[in-house]
Amino acid sequence: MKKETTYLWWQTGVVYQIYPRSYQDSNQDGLGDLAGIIQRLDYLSGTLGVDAIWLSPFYPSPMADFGYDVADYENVDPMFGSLEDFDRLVAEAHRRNLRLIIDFVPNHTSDQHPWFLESRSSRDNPKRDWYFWRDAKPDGSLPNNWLSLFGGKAWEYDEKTRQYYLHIFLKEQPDLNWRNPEVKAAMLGALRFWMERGVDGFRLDVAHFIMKDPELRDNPPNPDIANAEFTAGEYPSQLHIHDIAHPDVHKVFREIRQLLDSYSQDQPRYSVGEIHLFDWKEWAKYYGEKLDELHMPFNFAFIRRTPWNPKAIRAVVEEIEKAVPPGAWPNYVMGNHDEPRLASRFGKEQVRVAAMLLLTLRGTPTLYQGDELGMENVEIPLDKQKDPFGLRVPGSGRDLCRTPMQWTGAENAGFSSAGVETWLPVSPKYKAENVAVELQDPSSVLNLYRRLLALRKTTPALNRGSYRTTGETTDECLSFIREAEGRTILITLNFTGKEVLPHTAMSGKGDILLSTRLDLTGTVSLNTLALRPHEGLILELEA
Ligand code: TEU
Repeated sequence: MKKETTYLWWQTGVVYQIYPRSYQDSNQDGLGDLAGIIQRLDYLSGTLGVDAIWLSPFYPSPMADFGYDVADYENVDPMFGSLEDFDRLVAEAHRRNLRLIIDFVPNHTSDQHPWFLESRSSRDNPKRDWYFWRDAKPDGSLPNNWLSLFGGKAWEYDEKTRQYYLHIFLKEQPDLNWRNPEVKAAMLGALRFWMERGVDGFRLDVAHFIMKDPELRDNPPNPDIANAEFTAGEYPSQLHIHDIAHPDVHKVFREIRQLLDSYSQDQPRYSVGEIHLFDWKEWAKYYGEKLDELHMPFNFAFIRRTPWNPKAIRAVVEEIEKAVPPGAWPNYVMGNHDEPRLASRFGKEQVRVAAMLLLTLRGTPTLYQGDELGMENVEIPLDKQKDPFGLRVPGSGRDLCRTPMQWTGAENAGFSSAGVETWLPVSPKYKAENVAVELQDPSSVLNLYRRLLALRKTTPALNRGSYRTTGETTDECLSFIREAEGRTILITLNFTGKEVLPHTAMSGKGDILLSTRLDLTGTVSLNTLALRPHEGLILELEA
């Protein structure tokens, strides 16, 4: 008899990213907090129906990069609450069967972290080597040619000890030296700390950045700037082969995985790495040769690489299907706290097709708060912009996707009370686009997400089944089949504003499980099936 495969929560489930600063303000200071998130857990697990939440950083931080500059890995910033609030959040999430993933920032600390304060205090401080300190070259130039991803050079001069320190991000974010065993031990200690408090997993920030060339050699120039991943500023002018992703990183990930596994007997823990790589062979290495590294490297194909058309999407999905090693699990992401909103990238009318695609592909989907409302980018006037990246490198601003969550049509959208000044302005569209209004509208984007999530949860073919493309992929349509336990589901998507025939190459009849317009049910003949403008359909094929 065939052995039954068991699937873990992070495989069959759907993850929802929360940017805590912008989710729910419980104490009316214009900033979201952990107590606010607790108030919204019923929305997440009940109304919306996701399986896990991932929180962007809530650690003590001077907030130079809004929490991605951590000053203490084992605490909560008072702005977000306390460790007691965190414990309550874990308990309340688990009571609702929601898993909790937290962000972990291994590549750099805040320049206010006590480790860095010690490290910079003198050349012979025991923590000197926890960071990268180097002399200027004999000619007085910088230690090497590395650049900061957030603009400018990656080296900052320290008057007191007359050396430079390395910062791949802001100068307020000095890079940690993971080759120093004490650094590794301290960071693994922090992972233990949170697992002992009950977290189900970690999202590792710029995970592959933690290992650099041991000799810190210069990066060569990039001969193909137009195809660089980051296109703004000076950063794309180099090939980043020495400043990130040294192969030794795999060894560290194996150690991290062993640690997570040692805590997984009763509670399977999970790790996902923020790894912007698009050479899928290289990318797949992060699962580990023996599937012994990260549970998954995030797949950002839909964020930077794939034009929004059916042929390109089909090609990339098939590449991913091939690249994911046997036994490993795929995943897809469309938005997060660093990226323009889906509606602004794919078009307002295509957000429904995007939602259906993301929630019907094989592999774990990660959603970003507010996308379930169909939110567009929010333009922030220059004097109100906060993101240091956008302020340093024009065109890179990330405030546009970090505005407060829109709960109701009341002033401040139910995020903060009326009269409070929120840290970023609320979208001017909040009166029409908010949870309360969209719940009342049977054909809203929010109700589409709810239906998709419910269908995915109850349909093994969708949450664990096989994938294959079917029929003709045209410039207009993409169709694919998901299959499990004898049930066959056809998904067919129209990427245009015209009515089209999807040419699915399927015959017989199909029962409509869902239309992106939320208005169709019944049985259709697959030979004559037509899709309305911007429509996607999920059909169950009659056996
Ligand atoms: O992001 C890495 C990063 O630099 C990119 O995601 C970049 O911000 C984005 O592509 C620009 O559009 C991570 C975090 O997600 C980000 O918020 C932090 O600022 C950064 O690391 C530093 O910790």
